[in-house]
Amino acid sequence: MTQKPEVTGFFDPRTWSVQYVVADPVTKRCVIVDPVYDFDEKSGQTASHNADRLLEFVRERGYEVEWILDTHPHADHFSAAHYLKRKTGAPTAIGERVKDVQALWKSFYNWPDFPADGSQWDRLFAHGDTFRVGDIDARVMFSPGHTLASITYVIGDAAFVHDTLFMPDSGTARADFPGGSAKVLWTSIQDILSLPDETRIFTGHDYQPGGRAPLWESTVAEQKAQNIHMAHYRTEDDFVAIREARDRTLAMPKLILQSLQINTNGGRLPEPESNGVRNLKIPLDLLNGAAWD
Ligand SMILES: N[C@@H](CCC(=O)N[C@@H](CS)C(=O)NCC(=O)O)C(=O)O
Ligand SMILES: [Fe+2]
Repeated sequence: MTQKPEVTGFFDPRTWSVQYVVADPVTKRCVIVDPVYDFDEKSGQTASHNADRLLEFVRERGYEVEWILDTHPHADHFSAAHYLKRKTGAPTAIGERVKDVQALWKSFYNWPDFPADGSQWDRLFAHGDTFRVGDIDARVMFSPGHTLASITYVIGDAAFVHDTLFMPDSGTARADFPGGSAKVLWTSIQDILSLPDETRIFTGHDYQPGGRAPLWESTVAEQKAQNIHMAHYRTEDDFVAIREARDRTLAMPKLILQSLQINTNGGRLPEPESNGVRNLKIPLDLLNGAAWD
């Protein structure tokens, strides 16, 4: 019988992100998936409101955190992995191809001394790696396409797919970031859709189409029948065509240049300079996709 973890989603309306606490209710052990560290781009202020909400929930339930997991280096918000590691002592993990993303952004930010070796995390998962959440079996599938390093965590009957499939009425993730590919994303989505039909799918963002309330849980069967990018465009060529056409219309996420700087470094903020202030570096004219009007 497939094990059923207790999954609690925490929606962050500022970044439309869904963060998860995934627990084995019997052993009271849990993992945190894709936690957000708050950043206000107008003032430059950072905060731990989202991460503290997760910690409060974990405390209330009497859970012990076993892992802090990221599905990929996010391009639209900061990861709270490092903050939560300091607070809980739990190890951090991400997919091993994060090294390729680090190499790319190391050159963009011109950081000659930055170790693009994944040493910023406690564990780098390879495709097929297994681990446990309490007594529940978990495994890792590579799901590249949105980024080079994206992975899916399959924990019991629940798959944390982050930026591959969104809710069926919302479609799929964009594939136009450096290292992204609509063709590769198609293959990753096929792998996710070949999980058992009753597998619970937990997405990493919800952009609330039509202004509806945020949602984040579906099933493989629902995605196969109803996802607007998959069900209506069943061939790879159709999918790639609609995905690339939509990507041409999208502005870059407002925090991409800030986020990759933090997230390729495991969620660490830059060290303070001699005046005690931390600074971000913004490369100019590196990315396309300016929305001038
Ligand atoms: N407006 C958002 C856009 C964020 C964005 O581009 N999200 C990515 C995931 S990181 C995506 O796949 N969006 C799909 C879409 O908008 O169709 C922002 O500025 O942060
Ligand atoms: Fe993303």
